[in-house]
Amino acid sequence: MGLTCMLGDITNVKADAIVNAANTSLLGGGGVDGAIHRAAGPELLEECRALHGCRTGEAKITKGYRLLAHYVIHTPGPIWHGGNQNEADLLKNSYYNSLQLAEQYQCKTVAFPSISTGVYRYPLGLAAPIAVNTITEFLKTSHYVQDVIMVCFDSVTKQAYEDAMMV
Ligand code: AR6
Repeated sequence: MGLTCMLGDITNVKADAIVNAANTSLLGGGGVDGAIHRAAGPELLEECRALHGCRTGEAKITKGYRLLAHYVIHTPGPIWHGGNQNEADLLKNSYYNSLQLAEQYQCKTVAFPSISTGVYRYPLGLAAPIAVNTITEFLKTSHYVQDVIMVCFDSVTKQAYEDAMMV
């Protein structure tokens, strides 16, 4: 199947791992982060506390608890500051390092939200090609990771990822 795109709520997706667009504290927040913590239950926050945060562009893994997903991979994407603060590399790192962890944990299916394009204000038209290119390149050499789903919360976001997948 490779890379696909769907409209939906990532907390309802049955994948081996879902990715959380977290912040560096890993202690929860709004947006998809809040939704994932609510759906997973309080044990997720307990496990996250023991991780002592995560740097922007890096990734850490926990169990999925009450989610359908077996694992949650937490990655803080970059906050958009205009584009001259290494935002593109950091966003690429968030996708790449999440996929590396998924591979290490032998995940076949991985679902991503649109990292950094909500509260962190990364322009969707610039973020989508970075996500699509990073995932597509990764899938060429991965052993375990076979299917990656971009789970888009609204139709404008879905269209941006579909456009990026066409190129
Ligand atoms: N399923 C899929 N996508 C979702 C869901 C959901 N349930 N809920 C929201 N989105 P954001 P960021 C979309 O703001 O920009 C948090 O407070 C949303 O519409 O969640 O990386 C963290 O703790 C948007 O398209 O993440 C950080 O502090 C995309 O997910 C900060 O926000 C990302 O929006 C991270 O900001």
